[in-house]
Amino acid sequence: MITTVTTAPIAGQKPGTSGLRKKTPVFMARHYLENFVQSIFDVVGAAGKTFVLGGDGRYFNDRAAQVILRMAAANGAARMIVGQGAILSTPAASHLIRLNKTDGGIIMSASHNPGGPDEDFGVKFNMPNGGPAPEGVTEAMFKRTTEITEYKMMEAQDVDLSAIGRHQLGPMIVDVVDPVTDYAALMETLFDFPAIRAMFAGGFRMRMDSMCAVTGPYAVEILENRLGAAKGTCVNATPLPDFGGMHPDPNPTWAKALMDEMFGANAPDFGAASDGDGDRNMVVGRGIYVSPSDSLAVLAANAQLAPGYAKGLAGVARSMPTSAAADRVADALGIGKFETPTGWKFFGNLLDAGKATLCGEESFGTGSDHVREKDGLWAILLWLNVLAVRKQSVAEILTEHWAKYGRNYYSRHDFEAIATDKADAMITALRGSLASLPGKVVEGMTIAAADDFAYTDPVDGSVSQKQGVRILFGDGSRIVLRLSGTGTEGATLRLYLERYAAGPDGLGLDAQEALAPVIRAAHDLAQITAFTGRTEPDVVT
Ligand code: VG1
Ligand code: CO
Repeated sequence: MITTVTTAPIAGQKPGTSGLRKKTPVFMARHYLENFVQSIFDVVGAAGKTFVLGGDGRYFNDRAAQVILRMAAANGAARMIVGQGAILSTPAASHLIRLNKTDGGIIMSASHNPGGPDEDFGVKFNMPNGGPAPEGVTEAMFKRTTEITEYKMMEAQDVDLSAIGRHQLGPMIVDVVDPVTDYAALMETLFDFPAIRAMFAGGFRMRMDSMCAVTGPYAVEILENRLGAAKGTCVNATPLPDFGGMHPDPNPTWAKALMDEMFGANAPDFGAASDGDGDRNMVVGRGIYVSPSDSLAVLAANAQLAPGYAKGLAGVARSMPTSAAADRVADALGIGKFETPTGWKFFGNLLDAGKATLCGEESFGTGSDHVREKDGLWAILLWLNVLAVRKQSVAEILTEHWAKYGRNYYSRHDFEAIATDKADAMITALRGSLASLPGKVVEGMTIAAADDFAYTDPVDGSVSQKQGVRILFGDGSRIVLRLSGTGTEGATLRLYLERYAAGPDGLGLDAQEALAPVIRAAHDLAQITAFTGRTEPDVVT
């Protein structure tokens, strides 16, 4: 029943910030998925092991799942735990890996990238702790893809993944589980559901936009069924293979309908959206947008209001490009603070070691030690818990937060699908100029330091170089530039902009206005237009 298929290495199977992502036709091409999956099994070993399998339901998810199951069986795996219909949100997969003490999991997702026959697909491996494989492991997988000569495949019919319960694939057990149940139960242990239920019962109105991606069933079950939010609170709640043509990235540009509603007449009290695989979140108050960096800081300052965090936080970790707002909260609380490279895999050791309890990224990712992924619905529920206890509006909570800590004005400008050689030339030139920058005055601000961020993991000592160019100004303003590691078309330049206002004056400005000099300085220093021809970003968050 087991065939060994002869293959040859395929170039470019290098995992990026979060797994291997390519155009769907690339993934569907001969041997492509198989080579990568065999490389995963060759590195982590499959014989006798148990893995979790699921994905965000995008086009090719169902067929890829059957291929992965046949390969797992052929490689001697003992058991696979699969979400019904091969569906699992990324945080739910992380939870199942931990709950069942498995040997890891394979998640099929390209997250916030659009899905469909001509859009994106992706595969990533998560470790037994539930978190994305660290760089050392993904590097080993990539190396394996450059040497591979064969893969193993079991000859068998499809497993009926629509049927919850135990199935067999040869000697391998396939347990098909409800994707929502265990995750929803975990959320009930962390948050004050009765308090949130009482808030909804008292007329609190919410809009939850799942963007036709994976969180629909989770959101309906938790928000509408368990917490009593009005029917219809959750929109775009049916996961579709092409996300209904939407770009399932919860930011003001792509979740525009939600933004319009939250800023329109008769806006609900609270709005939220999540991404393709359910690990990102955007939260919006009535008439006020919450930047992800501020969201992390507010949640850190208020986490103790939720039962799961009543004992307080060990520390807060943020990715380097994320604003320093959370650092101010950590300092005030007297707890640890950490600055990591972009990508959730860098938080895993801090969470495992009990050094950090909350983590966040400026890219709409927030999470805690309850799983080892960022978790969109978790963040939305923590906000709801805070709102239920404080009985204030989002605007009031943000205003009080800024008054207490000052405000880190923040924005990210993305320049998408730049020719790779142009983007590389720009970054190379910028790197070359770093040593000459300190002392230079731009837009009236003096550059205090400039470097290329390197990170030494405080737990295992591993070093990650070249994680983003930082230009720090004497007044606390900051510019960061890096190239995306999740895109599938050309290069995406991410320009991160930050400026601190201590208050009490000047806390209520529009972020783009407050950042205008920093934006001009960034264009001046990096020569973005000269190198790329771009004057305006494609996406502003
Ligand atoms: C982006 C974000 C990063 C995030 C990553 C995966 O990476 O910037 O913060 O961890 O996506 O998120 P990059 O390399 O494109 O900047 V997800 O929700 O797409 O898995
Ligand atoms: Co995601």
